[in-house]
Order: sequence, then structure tokens, then C-alpha cells
Amino acid sequence: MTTLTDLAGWLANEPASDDVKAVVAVVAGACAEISKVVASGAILGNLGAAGQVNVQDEEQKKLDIITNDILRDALNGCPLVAGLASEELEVIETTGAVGGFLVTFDPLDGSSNIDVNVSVGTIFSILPAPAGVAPSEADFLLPGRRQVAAGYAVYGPQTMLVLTLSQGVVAFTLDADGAWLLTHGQVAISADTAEFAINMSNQRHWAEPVRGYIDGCLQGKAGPRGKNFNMRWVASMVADVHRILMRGGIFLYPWDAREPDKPGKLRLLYEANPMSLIVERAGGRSTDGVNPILDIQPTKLHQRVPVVLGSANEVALVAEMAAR
Ligand code: AHM
Ligand code: MG
Repeated sequence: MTTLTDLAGWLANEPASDDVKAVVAVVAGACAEISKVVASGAILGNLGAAGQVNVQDEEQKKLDIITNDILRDALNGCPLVAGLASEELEVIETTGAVGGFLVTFDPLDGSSNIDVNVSVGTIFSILPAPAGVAPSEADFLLPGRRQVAAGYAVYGPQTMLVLTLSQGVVAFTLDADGAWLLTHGQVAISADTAEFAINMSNQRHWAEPVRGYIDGCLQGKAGPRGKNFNMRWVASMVADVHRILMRGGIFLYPWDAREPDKPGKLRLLYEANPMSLIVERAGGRSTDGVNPILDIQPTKLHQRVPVVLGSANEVALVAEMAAR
């Protein structure tokens, strides 16, 4: 059997700064710990609802809180992290450190899938912290292009960690001893695809460009696209995006008329920005329908955004239809 490079070995040759690498290693360690807790499920009595809602008015699962605490404790113990923001926390938290980095995260994405043993994940983003002062909320509101690293862990049949630091996208698989081993040295998203991921039950609420795009896919070979499309929807963004990184595809969580004042379901800082950086670095595209997601200037911590990402040519077509 060939020996696989572990995370530390890979980081040693990555051109990013040692400080960024150290923060990535801390997050990776927390994800390995989360993987164990998630895998233990009912054995540790961790499934089910926590009996409270988060800042977005969503019911929290016990594991949302447990995983949030694991990441929060790990980051608080890292002197290179000045502040953190989580989908599960109402406000930012400072650690007492100054300078270094800010970390935003969704500790357990897809948590509606936990109780039915379907893949869930952790998504994170690392941003530069202001120098010389403790960070405030405004310091977190940086466009996605300012991210110095982003990644996610997917807790599926295998636990995997997907990372981008200074360039490219790589993926590690967690072994039985808790080591992250490099299994995918260079991840690239195919430019074309015949597979889309969207929650079809919202079809009646979509705006015209998305309706028109999906209609074209559904008409198959006889329709305007001239080919048959397949549909996949895990309802865990990490799992849907992971599939796209492994074999191409397009993922859409568009604006819809159910809550006309909300620009989408997914959050810019915890979900859309890190996933968009990963997708672009793997050769794919990402848009809110009008602009590249990575160019959006955030105005609020828990800001939501419509998301269309994946295979470049397919995402370009949706953007073109939206511009018509
Ligand atoms: P969460 O962060 O509270 O789990 O919500 C985000 C999830 C995404 O992972 C997924 O793409 C989407 O919500 C699923 O939404 P739906 O319930 O419409 O299928
Ligand atoms: Mg989420």
C-alpha cells in the first residue's frame, strides 16, 4: 500500500503563511472531533432537537450546539484567532487575541439530516483580522475574495476535509486513527454537466430565470438543451457541493417568493462565500444570479444570498438567463 501524505505534510509545502496553516490545522482538528460526535449519534444521546431556536429563528438540534461549542473552544484556544462568528451565534465573539485571523463557520450544515443519518458537514472561512485592535462586527463584513482560506468537512460514508488556501483545492480523508490523509491532490470541476441540484418543491415560488432554466433541463433531449438531465438533492449543502466537486453539476438555492424580503436561504459568510471560493478555485463558477458571490460586499453578519454554483458553463447560462 502506498503511504499517503497527511495534512501536516501537505501544509508544509503549501505557499500560504505559517499562521494561516496553523489556524487551518486547528479547524481540521475540531472537525475530526466533530466527526466522532456525529458518528456516535444516538449512542451518546446527541440526536434530536435542543428545544430552542437560533438567531435565524431555526430550530436548533442538540448537535448544532455541541458542534458549535467544539469549534468555538478550539478557536478560543488558538492565539492566532482574534474573533469568530457562527451561524448558531447571534453576535460575533472575540477571543482576547489581537491581529491574526477571524473565522466564520456553519458548525453543522444540513442539520435537518442528522436524525435520519444522511451526510452533514462543517463549513468554514478564514479572514484577515484588523491589526492592533479587537475585532468588531464590521471587521467580519469582507467580500469573499478577501478569504485567506476556506474549507468544509463532510461527515458521510467517509469523513473528508476539502481545503483551499493559496491556490487549488485538495481533499483529505479521515483514517481510523484520526489522521487526515491526502486522497484527492487536485480537485477540478468539469465545465459541463447534465446534473442539477435544487429543491424542486419550491418550483412554484421561483423567479422566471430559474424557472426557465430548470424547465429547459426537464425537457431533456427534445428541449432547448438537447440533452437529458438528472436531478440530485441531498439537502445538505456540503454534500451537494461535494458531489459537484467530485463529478460536476450545478447547485441552486435561489431567491423565492415564500419570503419575498429574504434574498435566499443560505448565508453569505458561513456558507456561500467559503463554498464559492472552493468552487472557483476548482475551476467552477458561483453567482447570486447577477454578480459573482465573491464580489459581494456584506452588509450584515447573518446576511442571506441566492446561490448558483458549480460547473462553469451551466452557471454562466443561468447568469445569462437572469440578465435577459
Ligand atoms: P442549515 O445550515 O440550517 O442546515 O440550512 C442550510 C441547508 C443547506 O445545507 C441546504 O442546501 C438547504 O438548507 C436545504 O434546504 P431545504 O430545506 O429547502 O431542502
Ligand atoms: Mg448551513
